[in-house]
Amino acid sequence: MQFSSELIERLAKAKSVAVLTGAGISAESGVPTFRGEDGLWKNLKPEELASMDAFLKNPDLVWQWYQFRRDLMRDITPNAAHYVLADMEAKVEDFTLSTQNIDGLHIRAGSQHVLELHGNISRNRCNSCGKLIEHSFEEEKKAVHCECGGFVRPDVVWFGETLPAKPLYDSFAAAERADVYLSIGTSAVVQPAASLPLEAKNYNAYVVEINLEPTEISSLVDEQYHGPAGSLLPELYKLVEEERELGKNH
Ligand code: BV8
Ligand code: ZN
Repeated sequence: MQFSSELIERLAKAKSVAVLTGAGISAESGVPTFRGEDGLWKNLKPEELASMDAFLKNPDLVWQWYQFRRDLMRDITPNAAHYVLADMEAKVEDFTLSTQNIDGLHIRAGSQHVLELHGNISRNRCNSCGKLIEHSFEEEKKAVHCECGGFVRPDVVWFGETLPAKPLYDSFAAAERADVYLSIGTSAVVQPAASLPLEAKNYNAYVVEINLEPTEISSLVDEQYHGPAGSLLPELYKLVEEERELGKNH
């Protein structure tokens, strides 16, 4: 892929970089996306499963869907794109990674500070008293109860639920001070996360989208690259590192 010298130089010089990732960055690790042809939602609407209404209406069905997804995620490993972002975090002065993903792959790739906007599927909490419950209930096919009598649910954000306040606040603050903002592997459909790249643009960041296909924000960003993040990101990062080395020797 031909990356612009503008992008390479900006990333090499950037003091502050912020990144938003979506399901697309985990696709090459084997995690199905939401809206692609092999997507999880293909014959269901998100609200029919990932919402409180759906859960209260049919706790066993929603619980089984999450158990199915946890099983899918048991053998996945981070891919090259996750590792690039972990490396960037260590090298860029002010680096912020916000993810919509609940698969925990950024943490497993070594990213130290991951803002998990939609929670993490490996954690469970009580739907009533809110207590975090360490037990994985791996064998449980039916919805289980907390001691307080409430249902145990995955510690993820459902449609219609508010996002965790601090990760959301920190994500917007990072977008507003970023020199460069990268939107990677997201269809930019789900709010409020999808507003982050546009917030960065409003605050004069150089906004770049890396995604398999055009999205809702493609016409609004400074540059867009279409292709798999697992190869585009390492390719871009190699050029940025070379530029940074050049800069050091001048
Ligand atoms: C809130 C956790 C309000 C759970 C998720 C109408 C009705 C109801 C609600 C709304 C409505 N209109 C707007 C809303 C708000 C709603 C929303 O935005 N709905 C959308 C559908 C319109 N948002 C909410 O409900 C949020 N809460 O607004 O609360 C409120 C306000 C105040 C007070 C009280 C309440 C909560 C949203 C969070 C929902 N939870 N996940 C779970 O996973 O089970 S969202 C879910 O979608 C995932 O987190 C996922 O990450 C996220 C976004 O999808 P993407 O990550 O972008 O994934 P997608 O498949 O869409 O795209 C992947 C992209 O990657 C594709 O473009 C593909 O081309 C690309 N790709 C594929 N392979 C690759 C690749 N790219 C690069 N490389 C590859 N190899
Ligand atoms: Zn409880």
